Amino acid sequence: MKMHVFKAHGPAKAARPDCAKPYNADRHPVDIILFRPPAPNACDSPLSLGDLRPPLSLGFLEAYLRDNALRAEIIDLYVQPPLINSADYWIEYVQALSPRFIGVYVHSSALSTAFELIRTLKRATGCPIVVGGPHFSIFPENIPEIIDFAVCGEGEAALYALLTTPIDKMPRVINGTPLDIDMLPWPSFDYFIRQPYDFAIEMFSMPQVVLPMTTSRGCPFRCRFCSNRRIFKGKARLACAIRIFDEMKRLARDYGARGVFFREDNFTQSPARIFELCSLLREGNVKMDWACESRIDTLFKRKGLLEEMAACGCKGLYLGVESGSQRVLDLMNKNITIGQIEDVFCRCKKLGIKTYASMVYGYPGETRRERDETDAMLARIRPDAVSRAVFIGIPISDMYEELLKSGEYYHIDDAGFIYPNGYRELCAEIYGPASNRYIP
Ligand code: B12
Ligand code: SF4
Repeated sequence: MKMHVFKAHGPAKAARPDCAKPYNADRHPVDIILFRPPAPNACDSPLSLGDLRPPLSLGFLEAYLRDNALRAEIIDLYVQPPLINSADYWIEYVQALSPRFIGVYVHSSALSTAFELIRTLKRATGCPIVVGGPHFSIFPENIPEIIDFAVCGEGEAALYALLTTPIDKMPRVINGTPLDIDMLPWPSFDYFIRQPYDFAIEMFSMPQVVLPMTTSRGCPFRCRFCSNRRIFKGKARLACAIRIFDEMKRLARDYGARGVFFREDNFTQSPARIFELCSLLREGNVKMDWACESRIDTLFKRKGLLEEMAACGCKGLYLGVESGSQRVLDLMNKNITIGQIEDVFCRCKKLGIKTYASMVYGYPGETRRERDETDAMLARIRPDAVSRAVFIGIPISDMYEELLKSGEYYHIDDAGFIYPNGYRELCAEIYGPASNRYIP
């Protein structure tokens, strides 16, 4: 059946970043409760799930709705007791607030707990369910009956449309519209700051309170293992330096933040923006520490960038290094070289910036010798922290499609992750016998 797809537009007036606006509580007690589902059991997931940070996606949605006189409430079950112990509590909670909608963030790695939550709340309350997030942005054609509406892609304008249009006039699948990122209000931390997240970054020696920020949407690169372009279609968009600077100061003033972790695909994708932010921090005498996710090539190519970042508070870099074999990096279409990796890690050591290297083993086509090259490179560059993941195909990346076509896999799970041939054996080697990850 062909899906009826609808493009949503935000309200006619431009959204202003004004987080202090009060709710119109009399007219709309609660329009929507936005849930992040509970964490799956570690033994039900092939991926690592331990990094407990606030879901900024829900924060952006709540702030945008609030800015437009609608009221959303966030509940993050990822950091609460398992649903099985607390379902009655949350059912009563929803019944007491009596929202018009229940919204659920759906990430592929927590698909099973998302369904458990949706079934539990729908049966008990009958409230219409709207889902959004990476999973259904990727699989809009597989939305189960129990779900009333699904938003694909960016959710602000789509959710606004859903909450302000008669329900029978809305299609089931709503395509999000990317809005001007500088007009979006930043997430509030009033709810997040009271939850048991990790508010420090030990690997970068950054004590609490470190708060996360996301200052861009989309990525212009096309690494073959990554699904980003399926979620954020179109060009990458970046918030401007002055807005980032103002927001950092607000997080320090309102929530006692001593540092910020820029959690996004590539915070340094525009070096000009980073130079400008550094000047603002220097001129404003703002002494906050910060860390970010970045790409090796940007840091390598732009002269003086790393040095300026170190001088203006950058304490840690989270880097997608992936492999120590040039051939494997090229297969991944990673667009970086071993020489660039070594140069960046060496300069970080000199500048006192701590490093985290994210590595992938078992990319299709990789040989045993190339894995040894990865270990040898890690011994040379000596990151302060390393994650070693065994490759699985994430829907829907280029490599995922290639595996589907070639048939060189032995399992696809309910969330759509593909397990290439040899995965099980490599997990035993890389994760060791004590690992409790899901290995089909
Ligand atoms: C920061 C980040 C993390 C952080 C924090 C995540 C968190 N607490 O939210 C950490 C490091 C913990 C993390 C971990 C993982 N992550 Co991650 N992460 C990201 C990253 C870089 C940014 C997320 C973000 O804030 N985006 C900005 C917001 C605004 O966008 P958004 O989240 O998509 O939300 C918008 C829409 O989706 C929509 N929306 C979202 N929820 C809802 C709900 C409703 C009701 C509606 C209507 C709309 C809606 O509206 C939002 C606003 O426009 C994304 C890549 C990316 N650029 O998004 C990957 C990404 C989400 N992660 C991914 C993966 C695979 C993982 C890991 C599994 C990696 C691993 N360990 O192996 C783990 C699993 C974690 C988990 N608990 O599920 C994949 C998800 C793929 C998928 N199919 O689900 C992504 C897309 C990266 C990629 N390109 O593959 N991640
Ligand atoms: S892995 Fe990072 S740099 Fe590569 S396409 Fe995905 S988000 Fe972009």
